[in-house]
Order: sequence, then structure tokens, then C-alpha cells
Amino acid sequence: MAQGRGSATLGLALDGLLAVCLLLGAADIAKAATNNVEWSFNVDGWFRGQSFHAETSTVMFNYDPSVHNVMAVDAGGYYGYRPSGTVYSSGNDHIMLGPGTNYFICSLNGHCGMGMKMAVTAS
Ligand SMILES: [Cu+2]
Repeated sequence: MAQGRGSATLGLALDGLLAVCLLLGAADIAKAATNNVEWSFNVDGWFRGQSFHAETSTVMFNYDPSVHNVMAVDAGGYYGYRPSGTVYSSGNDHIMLGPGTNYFICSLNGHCGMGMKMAVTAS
């Protein structure tokens, strides 16, 4: 990163701005920290149009673990229905969202191809 005269002052101003943003976002984060999903077919788009805070927002996946699971995959796994990632199978999985797009599928019995997948973007 290029640094010139006045960058220290700019840095302080940005720190202040960041603090204000964090304060303004606090109520929002508290309200939206946990997002419940009834994990089943056609859940894709459940959170469409909503914004999430990476590392503070979580998704709680509720489902019957005898017939479904949750697998965190990359974009290739999501679009290609390729099961390769971390598997969650408690039926009550609480997963923290990371920055960027978080992809989830059910890896059992071809369910991903039947719409049991979800992409959630956090920033
Ligand atoms: Cu399933």
C-alpha cells in the first residue's frame, strides 16, 4: 500500500469511521446473529437479499439427521453437486459464516440436485 504525507491522519480518520460503523452495526448484529433454516428441499434462496456479517452471523440448520446432512463446500461442489467438504450431521448444526459466499449442500441421496443447497454471502 502506498504511503505519502498525511497517511497517518487519514488512518486515524478511518479508524474513527470504522468505530462508528461498528457501533451502528451492533444492534443489527445482535438481531441477526443466528439465522434459522429448516434445511430441506428448495431452500436455495432462503436468505436472498439479506446481508450478513462474516464471523459474527451464524446459520442454524435444523433437519432430520437420519435423512439429511449439511456439507460446507466450495463453489465447484455447490454448482457441480460434488460432495467434498466438511460434513455436519447433528440435525442442529450451528455454522459461522465466513467472508464471501458460503456454500452448503446436502450430500446424501442426490438431494443437492433436488435443490437442497444454499449459498449465503457475508461481508
Ligand atoms: Cu438431504
